[in-house]
Amino acid sequence: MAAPGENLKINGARLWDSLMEMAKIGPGVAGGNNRQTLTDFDSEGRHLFLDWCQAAGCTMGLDQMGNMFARREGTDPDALPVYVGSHLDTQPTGGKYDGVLGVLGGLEILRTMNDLDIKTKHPIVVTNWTNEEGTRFAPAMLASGVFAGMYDQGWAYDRKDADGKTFGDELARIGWKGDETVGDRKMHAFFELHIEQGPILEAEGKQIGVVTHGQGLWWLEVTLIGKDAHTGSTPMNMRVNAGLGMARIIELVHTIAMENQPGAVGAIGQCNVYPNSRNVIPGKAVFTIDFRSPDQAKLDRMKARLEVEAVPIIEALGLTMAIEPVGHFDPVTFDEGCVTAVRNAAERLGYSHMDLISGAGHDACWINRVAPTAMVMCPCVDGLSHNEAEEISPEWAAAGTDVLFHAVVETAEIVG
Ligand code: HGY
Ligand code: MN
Ligand code: MN
Repeated sequence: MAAPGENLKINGARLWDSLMEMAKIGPGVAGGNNRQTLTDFDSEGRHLFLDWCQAAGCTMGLDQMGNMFARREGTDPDALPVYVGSHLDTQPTGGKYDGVLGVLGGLEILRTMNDLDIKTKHPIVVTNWTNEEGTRFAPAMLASGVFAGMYDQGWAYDRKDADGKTFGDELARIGWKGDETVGDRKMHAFFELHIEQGPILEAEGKQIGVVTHGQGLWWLEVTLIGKDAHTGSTPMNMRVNAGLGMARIIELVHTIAMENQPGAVGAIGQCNVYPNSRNVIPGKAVFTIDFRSPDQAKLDRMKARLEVEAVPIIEALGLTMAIEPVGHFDPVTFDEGCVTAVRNAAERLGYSHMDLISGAGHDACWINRVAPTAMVMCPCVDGLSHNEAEEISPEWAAAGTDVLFHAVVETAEIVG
């Protein structure tokens, strides 16, 4: 397959302008973004992306989970398209680049192809996957998971946010519920560009991460039930304190992760005590454990150990406990052919690169189950992400998108 000319590069300034324009939608309070899925800000960002794709000559498809598919025709309309994309939704205190770089990097490829009048045999489709973050509606990567056949669509529609609103109702409310059956689309390949969200590339001085694998994940929602009581007048030996139980399990999660080094992480990101009043001993605590490892056996051992060792902790406090898995995917091995296309592109373009295991989950982790898939990563400052201070350089953004451009266009087979 012909590769794009070695000097062919995207328009980095235009990409950066688009990133900054999108960042104006759903601003955070500290320079980042709060464009959570299925909010009005999400809808506004979708409209901007739609406008840009139409201006680039694309047609836009929309499926019943709100996944967006901007299609640039190939010379063979029957050839399976090469898909490229990520997500536009953000964490509540998210950065400007997590997910967005992968969607707008895909758009930049189409814009550059238009500039250079590049034709490919396979169509190319830029994708925005709904609810990658899983922060408002668990689990993460929900819509790409339905697309890959991992979740039932009705179950996904019933997922509730903290206010009791359902995914299905909110998708309809913002007007982005399409007609296409989710998962009907077949792909020649899928590529995703994403910031690393970790410190390795920057520390190693590498411009590109060639992602060979992705960590697996368990999200376990724990509910502890004790008894609300007065913090002043209740003797210590009469308390049934769900908040104390949560604290001890948070410590247990950390201990399990530390005792499974290297290659394991564990934390609680979301935790709530009820009634959350200054002078009431919490009678209820609800929190989500996030365990991850690239090693399947280790990941499952951590989950099993938590489920066993949490019991005596809870019993000693007189609490009752329920543990519900609310998110899970096994460690991922990406497609060797697509990974090689990424590595060769970085090589051809002269960008420093290294193989990498993705610490974070991505839509590519699910799409890898239904199509040959690979990821390209660029560094981020101090490895920081899921923080409004998330930052990358225009050079890193351009280098990652250049590599994505070459891998995508080469896989889509240049014509003429
Ligand atoms: O949780 C994750 O790894 C992703 O950022 N949603
Ligand atoms: Mn992401
Ligand atoms: Mn994220």
